[in-house]
Amino acid sequence: MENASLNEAAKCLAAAQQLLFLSGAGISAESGVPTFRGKDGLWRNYRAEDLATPEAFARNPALVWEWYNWRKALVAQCQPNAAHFAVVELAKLLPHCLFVTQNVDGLHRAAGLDNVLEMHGNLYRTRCTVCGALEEKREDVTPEVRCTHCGGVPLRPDVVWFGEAIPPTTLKTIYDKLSVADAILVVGTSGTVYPAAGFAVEVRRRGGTVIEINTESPHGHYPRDIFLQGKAGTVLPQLVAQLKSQLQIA
Ligand code: BV8
Repeated sequence: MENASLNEAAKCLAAAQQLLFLSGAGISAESGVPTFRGKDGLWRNYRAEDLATPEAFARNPALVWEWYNWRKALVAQCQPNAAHFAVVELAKLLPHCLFVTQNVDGLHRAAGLDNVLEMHGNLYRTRCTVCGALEEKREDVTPEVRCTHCGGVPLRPDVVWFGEAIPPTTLKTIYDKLSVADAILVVGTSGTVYPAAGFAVEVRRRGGTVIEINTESPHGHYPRDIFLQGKAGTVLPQLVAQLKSQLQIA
């Protein structure tokens, strides 16, 4: 990793009064979780946009649950990687940073980042379509599994599907931070899904700095001031080390 950009990014983070962190599927790639738009982003030739919608669930809840059960089983075998643990270190060094993830794999929490905002929900939580009750369910679910609170069916994954709104309180927390953020650190996202893809644009519009970590070279989705090309599992620990020396912490 070129030291100048790493140093510049660490200086920016150290000087920032208000920060936002946003991760996408790329931060979990080294844990073995398939990304959405990478070559392994397919399941039986379906794409996320085909199945992660209320219409798909209404049309064929069994197929949608098959996909989620497959993902739950796959992710259950995955461990947080060095990137997730580096973010836990960042949280200790940057108490004024709001940590947001688009991922539903729960790996930030598994690494110990307790206060991460899972803006698209979580694979292992179900929501009753009748009474709205939330339940942790690590086992397979089918449309016949009844809600333990009201006995209703079907349960759905407690995730935000395409065409569904991000929970308003979540969005308010994020936009409140965006309205004062001096910088945003974006890690492992293709910047194709909104409203998350708009966060960096908003920070830049207000004159803030956009720092991005990605394996792929920048593409047009949004501006970035400092681009750290590489794997999150390699670059984030390096950034933490630089930040510690900027903050004169051993
Ligand atoms: C909404 C949960 C409105 C489900 C997901 C403009 C404004 C508002 C909305 C829209 C808009 N334009 C279009 C829309 C509609 C839509 C949208 O954005 N569509 C896209 C396809 C164009 N947005 C919505 O529908 C959103 N809702 O806006 O509602 C509304 C308001 C009021 C009332 C009603 C409605 C909701 C979107 C949420 C969708 N749910 N997930 C599930 O997972 O099952 S999105 C899904 O994609 C995941 O959460 C995932 O995280 C997310 C984004 O993908 P990425 O994380 O970026 O992953 P990707 O594979 O694309 O990229 C990986 C990146 O990592 C790559 O760049 C790669 O280079 C990099 N990488 C790989 N390996 C590494 C790495 N980087 C570093 N290290 C590595 N090792």
